[in-house]
Amino acid sequence: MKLVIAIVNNDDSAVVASELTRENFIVTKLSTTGGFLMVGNTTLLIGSEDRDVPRIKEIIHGFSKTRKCVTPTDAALGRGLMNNGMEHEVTVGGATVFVLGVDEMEKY
Ligand code: 2BA
Repeated sequence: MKLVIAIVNNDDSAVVASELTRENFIVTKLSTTGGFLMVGNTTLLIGSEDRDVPRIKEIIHGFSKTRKCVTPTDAALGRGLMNNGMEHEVTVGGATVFVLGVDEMEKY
């Protein structure tokens, strides 16, 4: 068994989660924040059989778009971070995916 952890853009998270659910994968959505841009993103947890991981990755890849963001954000500057005029653009996403082995999963 595997645990797929996918960090996706907030704007893509609803469609990614609903496409996964439509194919009967079980998804938990967490509201998270990227440490670099300090803006919200969404982390999806999907527990699955090993054989389903390629399809899960395909769905995540298919519905996650890349975006350009200027860093640091106003939100980060609002927290007192200084960029000394070194503003530059970064490409975010589509998705960052980790696949972990699971020793046990139980439901009570
Ligand atoms: P953030 O940490 O806010 O990063 C947003 C984007 O900023 C990254 O996009 C990358 O293009 C750039 N970036 C991040 N750290 C950087 C650094 N130290 N120097 C220069 N540029 C940097 P993505 O790579 O697509 O990552 C999107 C979000 O996925 C990240 O948001 C973070 O929440 C998560 N993530 C990505 N890689 C991760 C990792 N290895 N471990 C944990 N979370 C990760």
